[in-house]
Amino acid sequence: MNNKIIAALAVVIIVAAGCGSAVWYMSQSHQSEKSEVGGTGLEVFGNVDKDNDVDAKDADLLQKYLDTPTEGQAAAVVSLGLDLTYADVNGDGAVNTKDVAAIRAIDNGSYGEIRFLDGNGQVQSISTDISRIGAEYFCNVELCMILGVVDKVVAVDYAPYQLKDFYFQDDSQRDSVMNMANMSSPDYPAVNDMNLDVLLSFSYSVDLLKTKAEKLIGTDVIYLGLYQPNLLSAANSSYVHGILKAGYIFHKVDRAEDYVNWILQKIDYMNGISSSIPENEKPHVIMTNYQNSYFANADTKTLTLYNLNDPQGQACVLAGGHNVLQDIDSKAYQSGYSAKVQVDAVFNDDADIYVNYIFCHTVEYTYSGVKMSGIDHGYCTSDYTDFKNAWTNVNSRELVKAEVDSDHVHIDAGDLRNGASGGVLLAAYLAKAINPDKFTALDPVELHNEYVSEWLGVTGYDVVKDAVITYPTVTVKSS
Ligand SMILES: [Ca+2]
Ligand SMILES: [Ca+2]
Repeated sequence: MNNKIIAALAVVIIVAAGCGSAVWYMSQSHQSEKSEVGGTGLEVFGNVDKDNDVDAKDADLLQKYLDTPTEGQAAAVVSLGLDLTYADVNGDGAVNTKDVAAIRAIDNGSYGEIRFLDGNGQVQSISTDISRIGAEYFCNVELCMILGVVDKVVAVDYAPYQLKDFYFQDDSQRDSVMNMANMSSPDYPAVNDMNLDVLLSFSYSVDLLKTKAEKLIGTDVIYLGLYQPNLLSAANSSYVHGILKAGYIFHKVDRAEDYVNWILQKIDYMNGISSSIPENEKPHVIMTNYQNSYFANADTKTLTLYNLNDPQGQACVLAGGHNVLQDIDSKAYQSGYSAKVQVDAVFNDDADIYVNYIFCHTVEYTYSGVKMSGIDHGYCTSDYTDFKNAWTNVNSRELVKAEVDSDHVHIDAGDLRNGASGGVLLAAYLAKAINPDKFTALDPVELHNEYVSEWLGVTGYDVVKDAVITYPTVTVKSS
C-alpha cells in the first residue's frame, strides 16, 4: 500500500474510530514507511536517477533538469546524475512536465499505466488495472503469492496446477483456478477464453513471447526476467529487477522492495562467510541433475553440470563450494547454463579433479506439461520414497562409491531452482551441507519455512514434514 493511501485510510479511521485506533494506525503507517532498495538500473520509466526505484527523487531531479535553460541541459544530465532513457514516462515522445507528473503519480500510487523494459529488454506499456492474472510455472505463481495478488490468479499452466493444493490456500480459488496446460506450446483458443488481463511468462523465448502476445487478444504478455537471478551480483539482476517491476505492475511496490531486501540480506550474509573461505579449502561440488544421467541409469555415461550462469552454479559459489566443472572445462563453466560431460571426465584418476559433494536437481512437472516418473517431491507430498531411491541409486554407482561419501550425496527439489527464491534457498541448503562449520548460525529449513509462511503466506506448514525438498534433510544431518 502506498503512503498516500495509507494516510487517507488513517484519516478515515480517525473519523470513524476515534483517536486510539488512529494513533495505532499512524504508527503502523510510519513503520511501513519503505526502506531504500539497493542496486541500480531498474528499467521502469520514471527511474531517471539510475537507482532501483521510481520515487519523488526522480520527479524532483527531472523537474530540475527541465528548469535548466536548454543550453545547460546536457551538463545538467551529468551534474544531476540523470539517465534520460526512462524519462519519457508517458511515452508521448517528449520529455516535459507531464512526465514529472507521471512520476509523482507512480510515487503516490495513483497511476493506471506503467512502462518498463521486460526481462529481454523490450519496451512494455501496460494498464495496471489488472484483475485476471495467468501465471506460468512455479516462479510466477510464487511471485503473485509474495506480492499478495495470488487472489487475482485465475489460471496457471500444467506444473503449478499439479501443486494447486499448496499454491491456492483458498478453497474456492483452488476449485476454480483454470489449467492453461502446456504453455510451451499453448492451446491459444482455450487460453483466450480465460480472458486474462496479464500473462506472466516463464519462457524467455522472444519468439514464443511474440506469438503469445499476437494470439492472446487483450492480454498483456510479460516476461519479467525471474529466470536469471545472479546470486553473485543480485541487486542488479534481471530476477531482482523482475520482482521490482512486478511491484509497479501490481501496485505492490513496498512489498516487492521488502522481499528484495530480504533476499539481498540473505545473499549478503552468505557471501560474507563464503567469500572468506580460501579457494583451496572449498569443498569440491558438482551441481548436476538426476534424471537422464549416469546416476539414474548406469548405462548412461554422461552428466549435466550446471555452471556459473545458472543459479545452481551461483548457489555453489555463494555456499562456499568449488564447482568441479571449472576444473573439467573452464570455458563450459562460463557459457550457456550447463555442460554435458562424460562421467569419466568427472570421476577419474586426475588428482586435480575430484568430487566431495554431489547435488542432484530433479524436475517432476515440466513446463512442457509432462510428469516425470519416479521422482515425486515438492510441496504437495511428504513421501520421501522416490528421493530415497534416487539417493540410493547415486550411491550405488561404482564411480561414486569409489570417491564420494554417501552422506555427501544430495537429491534436491526443482522448486529450489524454479520457484521465486532465486536460488537463495538452494544456496542456504548447500552452504549448511558443505560448510556446516562455517555456517553455524544458518538454518536452511528455518529460512525456507520463513519463505513459505512470511512471503508465500502459507501458514501451519513445515517444509520437512509437509514437503519433500532435500534428501537427506540438512537439519537431520546437522542435529
Ligand atoms: Ca529512481
Ligand atoms: Ca513524455
